[in-house]
Amino acid sequence: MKTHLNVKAPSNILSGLFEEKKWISSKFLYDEQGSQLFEQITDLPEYYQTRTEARILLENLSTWKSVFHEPSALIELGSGSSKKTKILLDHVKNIESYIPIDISEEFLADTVTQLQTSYPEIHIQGVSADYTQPFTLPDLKGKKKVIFFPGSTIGNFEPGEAERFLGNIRSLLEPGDELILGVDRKKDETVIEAAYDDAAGVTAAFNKNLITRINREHEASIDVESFSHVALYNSSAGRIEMHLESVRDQVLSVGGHTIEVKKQERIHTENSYKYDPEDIIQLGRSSGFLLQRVVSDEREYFSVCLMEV
Ligand code: AVI
Repeated sequence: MKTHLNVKAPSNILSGLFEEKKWISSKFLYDEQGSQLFEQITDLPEYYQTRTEARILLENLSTWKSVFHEPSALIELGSGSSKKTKILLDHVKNIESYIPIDISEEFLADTVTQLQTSYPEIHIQGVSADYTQPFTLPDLKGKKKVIFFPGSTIGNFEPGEAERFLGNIRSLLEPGDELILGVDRKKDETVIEAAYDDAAGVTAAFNKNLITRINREHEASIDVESFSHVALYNSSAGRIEMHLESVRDQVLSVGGHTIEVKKQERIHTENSYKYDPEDIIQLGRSSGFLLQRVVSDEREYFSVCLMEV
């Protein structure tokens, strides 16, 4: 079984730097150092997303129990350390197989070993793959398939890409199968901007790590401090944007090329789209799912959506 996904992802970290509006794909944020910084972000007081989603999962167990009312396979896209999944594995019966899909093979192998010890009765089979590209699922005949895509990662896809991506995920499923999707909600801009520009500077370090990565991978020596971290909510697009802003006029020497950067010129490094209920309904409809339920926290900062084929 293969998906055929199509996400704008240049193979090279430098390619967008030669365009008039400079940009770097956010997928390059996640080298080893970047992944560690992202883990730290999820614990920051300003980054409400992770803990809010975990609370929604924990406080709505009867909803998840009804999803897994028959022998099921839980398939997680971008599983990382599977922290939130443990809430489901701990409290919900009928999960016979757990298939974490993650790009980092080593990390995945460690997670699978640890989980298998904690949950000996569940068949755990990791798939090491970039889930935005075609990947193969193991044979899951006779089990209800439930795709779990938490963390509001869907927000890092451009809206059209998100629809195509979920449409492709849907094509892996059969009637009765379901999708559990975490989305970050539109809200007061100051709350969102603080979540992407925390007081401790962890998100700034996460963004600037792109410069460190370019220096390492392309034998460059760009001054990391010659760029500052900028996080701005773009209300017309409904997204928070991260940029690296040059503090001075400079010429970067990278990969045998020179790139001129003006003072205050920005390199766009990430979009994170926020959803309101209409956006969620539209996303479900255009990707071919039937939206069943939207479960939110009391401030409506975050929602976990249940979609059916
Ligand atoms: C992984 N993703 C959902 C995060 C987000 O909130 O868009 C990445 C992130 N960027 C800055 N902080 C966290």
